[in-house]
Order: sequence, then structure tokens, then C-alpha cells
Amino acid sequence: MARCLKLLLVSTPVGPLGSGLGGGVELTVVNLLTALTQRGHQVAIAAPESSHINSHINSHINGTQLIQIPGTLQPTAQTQGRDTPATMVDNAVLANQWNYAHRVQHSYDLIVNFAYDWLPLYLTSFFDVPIAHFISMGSLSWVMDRAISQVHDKFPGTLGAYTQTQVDTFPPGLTWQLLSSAIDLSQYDYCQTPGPELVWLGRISPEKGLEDAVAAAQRTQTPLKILGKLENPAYWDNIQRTYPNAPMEYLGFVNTQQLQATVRRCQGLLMTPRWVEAFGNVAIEALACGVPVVAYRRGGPAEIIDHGKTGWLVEPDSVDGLVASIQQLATINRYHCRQQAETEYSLPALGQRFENWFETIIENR
Ligand code: HBI
Repeated sequence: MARCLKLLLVSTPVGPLGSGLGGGVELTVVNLLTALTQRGHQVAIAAPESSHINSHINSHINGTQLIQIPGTLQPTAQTQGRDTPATMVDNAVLANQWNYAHRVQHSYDLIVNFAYDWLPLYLTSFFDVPIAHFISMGSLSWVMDRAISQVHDKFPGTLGAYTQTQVDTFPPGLTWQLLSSAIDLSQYDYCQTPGPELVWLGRISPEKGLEDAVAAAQRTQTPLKILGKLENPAYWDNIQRTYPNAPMEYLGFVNTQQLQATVRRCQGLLMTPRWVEAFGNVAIEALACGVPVVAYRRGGPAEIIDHGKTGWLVEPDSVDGLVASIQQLATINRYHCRQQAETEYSLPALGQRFENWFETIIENR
């Protein structure tokens, strides 16, 4: 095992840990904390104030520092356009996080950036301690593409991402460390005999394409449970008006324990991303419960789902394709879904991948 590393994880500035505003990257930060701590590393996290890590994890992780940084949350990058300039709001938590990181940097062997923002990329040259940049989405703006390319040129090997399809959205010629993702399998209980319900998980926001899942539920008259942060109320209102008699139920944003208790009893998860989903953590959460996934063949889910074995990959934006696959769900052996999660998406595997990446960055410094 490599030596014990002292690591500072700087979380996304769009929301406190545990708020759901940070979507999949929140799960990545919390799971990485567990995986690295279990490997004997010392981990601290600097996150927007009001962050919390659910008690299950806190209980067996001592010595973890969760540093609450005050300030104004960062506007989300996926709601802006490609020409969006880098944004710096007044009293930005992003700036306060990196001011803190700069001040304490010499207490750490490595700093890990989880913000999809210009500032930490730009600041890298002004730090003595190396910074690993985990890029959590595909290409969204020229400003970020350029900042990512510049960090790559000055500090090769320090760019990390989830999947190849995500990396393919960025300018060519960059080398990336592909880290995939993982979940704490001990928090997900396998279910062999589901009810008739379908489930949709994620931030309720246009890039997630919820309306297609609702349309498919209405067409098949299959009840659809919806879970996730209600990020865009106007978008949700519009879906409700467009599909007034769809058999759907919005259950809010819940913690992992409550989420898996609902998901495991469903016959299938629907994933309807409009954008190139960098990974799609909700897919492996469902697989861990034995729930097959019907997903558009787009982005991360296309690399996760074993078509016909652990779910179905559908022509992107085709509600007909969703409907046809929903009718095939019963032919999937649910235990194969759990097995795939165990072999490919366990926490120890994630911890090993990140530790290898960190060691390489530190050695090359
Ligand atoms: N937008 N500006 C910005 N910064 C982030 O770190 C960020 C974001 N939008 C979404 C997001 N992070 C996460 O929800 C995804 O990376 C998963």
C-alpha cells in the first residue's frame, strides 16, 4: 500500500455537500472520502457552509475534517451557454474555498479540485502543492475548455474524468486519467421481486430529459417514481401541465438510505439524458439494488449498461425506444445487475484508481 497521503478535497461550489445541488459529484466526493480513508489516507474536505455527510459515513470515519466555507454559491455551468464568460459572484464561495486552500496548502501532499470552474484551474500555477483536477462534466464552454487545456500543458497528468465519452467532448490531444465511479455497495440492498413501478433519479433540470420518462410512463401506463433535487421548478411545472394524467409521483430529494429503499422495489430505472452525461451515478445505484436500467445510448450510461444483460440502451431521444425496452424489463436477470455493480463499481476499486492517480501526480511534480 502506498504511504499515507494528506489530502484536501475542495468540493463543488454550486451547493453544500448533502444538498443535492452538486448532483453526481457530491456522491463522488463522499464515496472518495470513504474509499481513501479506508486505505489509510488522511482526508479533509473544504465545502460550502451547511455541508453535511450522512451519519452512516461519519460514524466509521474519524479524523475527517469537513471545513465549512462561507460565501455565495456559484451559478451552475450547465445552465449557461458555450460563450459564457467565467463568473465571479460577490463573496463567491469558490474564491473563499481557494483562498482557504492556498493558505493551508503546505499541510497537504495534494489538493483535489472538484469544481467545474475557471478559477481553480487558473490558480494552479500559483500553488506550491500539486492540484489534481477532477472534471465532472463534458465540455460546456470555451472558457473552461481553454483553462483545462492550459492546465494540461503546464501540469500534464493532473486532469481526471469519469469516462471516455465525457473526455471525447473536450478538445483533442489532451491526456486524461479515467477514474470511472463507484458507490458504497454496503448501502444498497438487492431486491429480487420488485413491484410494477419505474423510477427516474436526478436533478430535475432540462439537461436530464425527465419529460421523456414521463411520456413513456404515460404511454405504458406504468407508475413512475421521481426522486431528486427540484433544481428547476418552472421545468417541472411545465412537465406536469404537459402530462396531466401521467401516473407519476415526485418523492423529493432523499438521502442514499431512503433512495435505495425506493429504487430497489422498482422494475426498472429510466435514464433520459439530453446532454453527454459524464457518468450517471444513478445507473450504478440502481444496478446495486438489482434494478435494470433503460438508458439513452448517450454518454456515461452507454459505457455502463451491458445491453440486454443489465438493461437496455435506447436510440437517444426516442420515447418509442423507451416504451419498447420497458416491455422487455422482465427478461433481465436482476441478479446480474447486482453482480455488475460488485465487480465494476466497488469502493475499493475506486480508491485504488484515485490513489494511483495521486501517486503519479506527486511523483511527477
Ligand atoms: N457548475 N459552475 C459549476 N461548477 C460546478 O462545480 C458544477 C456546476 N454544475 C453542476 C455540477 N458542478 C455537478 O452537479 C456536476 O458536476 C455533477
